[in-house]
Amino acid sequence: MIDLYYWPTPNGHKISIMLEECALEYNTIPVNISEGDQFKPEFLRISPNNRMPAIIDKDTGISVFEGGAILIYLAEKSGKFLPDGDKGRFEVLQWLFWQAGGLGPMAGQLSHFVSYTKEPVQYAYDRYANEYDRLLAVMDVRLRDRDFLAGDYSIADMAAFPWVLPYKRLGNDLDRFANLRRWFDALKQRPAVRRGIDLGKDWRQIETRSDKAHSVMFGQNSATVFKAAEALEK
Ligand SMILES: N[C@@H](CCC(=O)N[C@@H](CS)C(=O)NCC(=O)O)C(=O)O
Repeated sequence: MIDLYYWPTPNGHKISIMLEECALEYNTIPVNISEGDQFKPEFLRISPNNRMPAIIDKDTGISVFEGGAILIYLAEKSGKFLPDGDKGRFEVLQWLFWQAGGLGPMAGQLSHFVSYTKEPVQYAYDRYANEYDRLLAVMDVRLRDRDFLAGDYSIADMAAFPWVLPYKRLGNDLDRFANLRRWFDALKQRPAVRRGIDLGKDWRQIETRSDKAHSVMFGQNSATVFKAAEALEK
């Protein structure tokens, strides 16, 4: 049994999709990031970066944070969605790291300047909108002659999909990327992907745009980390 520490955001969806695809048994523990659950000592003990998702595998006692590491862990546990042989394995891993180091952070910052900034910042918006647009084109070109990012459907696709999903809110248009659109539509039709992105969807009604939520999520600096670490020692 896997304990999934989760909130319904793109980074959370990567893992809910994988758990559904593998049909692994899991128990969902909400981490309301606008209320500050990410600073609770029991969560920080498994996720020292105060970010969800994280998991505890009750079968092995192993806990893992960072979406990419969790996906590799679950792929190895289930023997699915990450090939064994070096060639196929590294093909998947490079696209997984591409998502974790590029598509995720750029789309995440774009999302901030689209939906959360208190005042529009044109330079920041343009910077991240252009990067998001560029990264979608990288996927589109990659998908010209294949169905998935790396070999068969894999954890690389599951990691990228949730960050393509909000393209409209992020001001982009998938009709400009025919290959990416085909990939996106195919993934969106998978029942496990649907269940994954639906997990906890009702929690999105919870107020996340209040001043308090804004300060919890975007008022963090080194003092926040040291304060949380102190509470952890008590
Ligand atoms: N690189 C991390 C990113 C995780 C992340 O940024 N999670 C956000 C939600 S999407 C979070 O927990 N935010 C809490 C906060 O900002 O304090 C991963 O892929 O797991």
